[in-house]
Amino acid sequence: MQVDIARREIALKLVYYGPALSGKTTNLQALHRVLPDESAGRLMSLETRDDRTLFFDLLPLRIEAAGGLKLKLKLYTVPGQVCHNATRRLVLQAADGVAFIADSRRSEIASNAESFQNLAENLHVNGLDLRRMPLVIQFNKRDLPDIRPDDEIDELARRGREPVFKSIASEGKGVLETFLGLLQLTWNRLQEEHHLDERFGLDSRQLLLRVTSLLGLPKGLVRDVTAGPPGGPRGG
Ligand SMILES: Nc1nc2c(ncn2[C@@H]2O[C@H](COP(=O)(O)OP(=O)(O)OP(=O)(O)O)[C@@H](O)[C@H]2O)c(=O)[nH]1
Ligand SMILES: [Mg+2]
Repeated sequence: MQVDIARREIALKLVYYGPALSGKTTNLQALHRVLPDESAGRLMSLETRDDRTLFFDLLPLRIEAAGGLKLKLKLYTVPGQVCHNATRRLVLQAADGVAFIADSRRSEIASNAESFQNLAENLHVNGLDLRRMPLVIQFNKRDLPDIRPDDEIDELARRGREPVFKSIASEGKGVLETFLGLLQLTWNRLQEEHHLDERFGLDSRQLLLRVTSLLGLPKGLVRDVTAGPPGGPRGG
């Protein structure tokens, strides 16, 4: 996080992580489509081949919240293919929050788990701690056959501490909810550490309501994602 008190500016880095082809780039594309032009900048996709990200994508967002507070968000995706680990590490540097995009298909359980493990390792290498990192999990591709059923995902959500979202990113479903959940969780964490509420006079729920209304989104999208106790089990 970068805070510029004088200019009332906060810059946050949010990273979309997950196995290859789980839909990370698709999430950013969907956000770019629905967010108003005055908030969302250009979606930069650096080097892609056949749908695969070779470097990263970046979607910059600029949101003017309460009392002249400017939020600058940088949304990144990592390349999911196993061979691009060095790039994933680089992109994760100084991340303020992570959205883990899992593929809902039964066939992808092992690659989701492997990618999650890889996330933990790469955070560690960057001096970050998975248990302290604001993290939301998205189970994407809910439209495909042979996915893990809703009740199984709900059970994982109950057992874990991370907020879980179900989505069909290719249809834009669940994408905003995931993003807003991540933003709220990230704000909550930074608030604890840096007392942002005192400095800027708004709590995370107020921030979210501001952001949704500025972005022209329905209020109902905001779900309170205050995290449970740390260190709970997580789903594969
Ligand atoms: N059926 C279905 N397809 C999806 C969904 N989300 C993404 N896809 C498709 O899955 C493929 C991979 O999506 P990407 O967003 O490029 O995946 P990625 O996670 O960025 O992949 P890497 O860059 O290789 O890490 C594309 O063909 C998408 O259109 C979904 O919810 N349902
Ligand atoms: Mg990609």
